[in-house]
Amino acid sequence: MKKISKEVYLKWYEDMLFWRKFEDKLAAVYIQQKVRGFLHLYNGQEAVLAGALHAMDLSKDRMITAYRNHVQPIGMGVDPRKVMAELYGKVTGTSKGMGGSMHIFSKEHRFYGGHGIVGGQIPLGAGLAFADKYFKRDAVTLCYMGDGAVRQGSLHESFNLAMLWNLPVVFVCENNGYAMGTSVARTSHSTEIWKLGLGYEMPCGPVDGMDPVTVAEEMSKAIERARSGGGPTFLEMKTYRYRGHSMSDAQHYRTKEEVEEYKKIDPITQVLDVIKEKKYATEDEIKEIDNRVKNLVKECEKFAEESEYPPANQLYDMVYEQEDYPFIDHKS
Ligand SMILES: Cc1ncc(C[n+]2csc(CCOP(=O)(O)OP(=O)(O)O)c2C)c(N)n1
Ligand SMILES: [Mg+2]
Repeated sequence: MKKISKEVYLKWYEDMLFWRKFEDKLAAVYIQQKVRGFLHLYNGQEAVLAGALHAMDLSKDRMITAYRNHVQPIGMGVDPRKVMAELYGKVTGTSKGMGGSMHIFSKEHRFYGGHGIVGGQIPLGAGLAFADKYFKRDAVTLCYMGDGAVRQGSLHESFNLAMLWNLPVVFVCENNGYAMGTSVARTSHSTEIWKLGLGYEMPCGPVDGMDPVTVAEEMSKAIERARSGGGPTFLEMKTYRYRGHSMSDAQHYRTKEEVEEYKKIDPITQVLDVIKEKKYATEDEIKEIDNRVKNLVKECEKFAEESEYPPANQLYDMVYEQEDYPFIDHKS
């Protein structure tokens, strides 16, 4: 595994803080109805992404996830201004404003969404890995899903085929405790989700998803296994989301005390504590990072605000079209 140096800690702090503040801004503009539809925030789960990015080879590896998907593409190199513009429905967005919150994509950065059907992305992730194996490309796919997706047939079918075909894929369950308002314990006989891998003889295990170091270590082993022809791995990241499922969630299913308990092990605070303890940065340098983050969030907001909505005839793009269709002159 690449060393976890002072620079890595500082990058983790800046990245995770930016993702958190970027989404805090989204929550604020959502209330002003500038962003419409659903809005599922990653707030609390950032270590799962920070650790994974450290373990990946960003020049070739791929990622696919569900609808809690705003910050992963940013981590993989997509311009955050374009991500915010997509959420605003503007033409400068990653999908020209046609995708919105649940469907951020960037083929160029090997980020494949962005899927609203629970568990729908799991076979797609296995398929990406199948293509890499078929075309003998040296890439690994990270395929994420929530705890609510693991009882879907699509996971079990994909696990079986991924093992059968020895695919270069890492399946990652981000267990944040709840599927909308339903706790894992209400729907699962065994709450140790990682054990689902055992039935397929897939290497598997639980991971502290609030600590980017542990995530990076376990993810590196899994990615290395996949890259060297050792096949799939299933990791259960034990994590937590502080905010509601989406923006309209009264959160009657949990207590404020529970949320506060998890905030004590917040990944950003954990990383900042190490930075301070090991004197990786002075108070002034930390303030500088905080300011950079604040300014970049502002820049994203300004870009999204000032961008145009797509022209109406864009509605006919990116869908099936028949060039000689006689009834609508939609390109004029
Ligand atoms: C096939 C399907 N069934 C139901 C839903 C409605 N639904 C949307 S999100 C969600 C909960 C999923 O929870 P989880 O997988 O734990 O992801 P999290 O929101 O916690 O990230 C449900 C049931 C859906 N989108 N798709
Ligand atoms: Mg969940």
